[in-house]
Amino acid sequence: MTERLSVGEAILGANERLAAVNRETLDRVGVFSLNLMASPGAGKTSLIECTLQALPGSLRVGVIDGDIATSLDADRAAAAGAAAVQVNTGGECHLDAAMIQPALQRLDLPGLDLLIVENVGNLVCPASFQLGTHRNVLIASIPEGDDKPYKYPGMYQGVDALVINKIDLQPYVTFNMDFFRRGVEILNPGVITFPLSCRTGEGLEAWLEWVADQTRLHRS
Ligand SMILES: Nc1nc2c(ncn2[C@@H]2O[C@H](COP(=O)(O)OP(=O)(O)OP(=O)(O)O)[C@@H](O)[C@H]2O)c(=O)[nH]1
Ligand SMILES: [Mg+2]
Repeated sequence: MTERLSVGEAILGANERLAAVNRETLDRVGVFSLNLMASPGAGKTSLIECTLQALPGSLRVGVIDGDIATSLDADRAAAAGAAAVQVNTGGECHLDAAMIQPALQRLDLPGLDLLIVENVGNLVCPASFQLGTHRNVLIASIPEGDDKPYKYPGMYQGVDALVINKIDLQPYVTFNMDFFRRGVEILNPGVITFPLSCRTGEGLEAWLEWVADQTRLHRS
C-alpha cells in the first residue's frame, strides 16, 4: 500500500514544529506573547496602540506586524512606543511560524515582557497556522456584522480570548449582540470576552488588566 500524505498536512506539520521552536525561544527569556487575529480593519493596530499607551510603563512591549505590504502598522506601533518589526508576507494571507522566526531575532527579547503579533487581516487562514505564541486573540468589530461566528467558525473556535471592538458604533449599525454571543458560545463556550472601543476607551480597562495579569503570571 502506498502511504498518502496530503500537502496540506505536511505543511501544517512543519509549521507546528517551527511554532514549537518559537515558543521555546520566547519561554527561554520569559516573554509572554499574543497573536492578534481579525478581519481587515477590525482594529488590530488600534488595539495595539491603545494597549501600549495604557499599560503600566514597567511592562516592556515588542510588536511583530504582519501585512501583505507596507510598514504602516509597524510604524504606528513604533510611534506608540514599542520595539516593532514589520513582516511583509508578499501576498500570503496569514503569518506562519517561519515568518516569525527571523522577526524574533530582530527583537531584543531579553529586554521585553510582552510580545504582540498582529496577524494579516483575514478570518480564515490565520486560524490554521500556529505561530508559537501563548494566546490567540480574535478581534471582532461591530461594523463587520453579528453573523461572523456562524460564517467563520474555525476562527472563533480556536481562540483564547475575544475582543469586540468599536462598541461606540453600536447605535449606528444593526448588530444583535445576543445573536452574536449565542454563535460564539456554541463554538467556544465561556471564552473570555472584552467588548470595548479603541475610539472612546470604554471597556479597555478589563482588557488591559487581562493582558497585564497574563504577562505577570507567565513571568512568575
Ligand atoms: N469608531 C471606531 N473606529 C475604530 C475603533 N478602532 C479602530 N477604529 C478605526 O478602524 C479603522 C481600522 O483600524 P486599524 O486599527 O487600522 O485596523 P486593523 O485591523 O489594524 O487593519 P488592517 O491591519 O489593515 O487589517 C481605523 O480607521 C480606526 O481609526 C473603534 O473602537 N471605534
Ligand atoms: Mg493593522
